[in-house]
Amino acid sequence: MTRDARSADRVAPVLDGGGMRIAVVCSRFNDHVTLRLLDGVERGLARHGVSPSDVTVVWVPGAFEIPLAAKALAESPAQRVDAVIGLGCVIRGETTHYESVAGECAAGIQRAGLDTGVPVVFGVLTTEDLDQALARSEAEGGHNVGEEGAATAIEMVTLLRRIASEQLR
Ligand code: INI
Repeated sequence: MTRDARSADRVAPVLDGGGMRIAVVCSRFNDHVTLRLLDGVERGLARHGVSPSDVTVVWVPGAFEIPLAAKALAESPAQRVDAVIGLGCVIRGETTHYESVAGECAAGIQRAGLDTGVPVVFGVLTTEDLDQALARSEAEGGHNVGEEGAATAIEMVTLLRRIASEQLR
């Protein structure tokens, strides 16, 4: 059996986001790209049954600020969110401190999820140039990392609930 045949046999996750509460942290820096990612998130969440009234969007100045806002949302008893999706765009050609902004953002998002136990999704584009960023934030039917982030959030919430309830078989 080839590798491809085996991966084709894998069970696709059932994505049912009905009743889930999702927060999105969106960066204003490069908002000509992050607004496109936000469209993708909203499309993806709606496709998988998340009600728009259960989606909260907050804005931060740049990708560097995503982790703190994500952590605050994830641990807020007032918000009671099931997952957080961070959206940003860091373009290597346009910043000399690309490595710091992109690296700290990624590490902070990972830490926010591990520290709170709430899935925090990395919906941050780190690209060489604007063209690559636009190609990963396309309109409906195209490639959009925000749309993928919506599916990831729902899959992780579902998985953590299954693990907590011991219904793994
Ligand atoms: N923030 C981004 O989201 N993307 C970038 O490409 C970027 N650049 O180019 O520097 C960027 N910088 C701002 C940073 O995220 C913080 O907002 C700022 O340093 C204040 O803490």
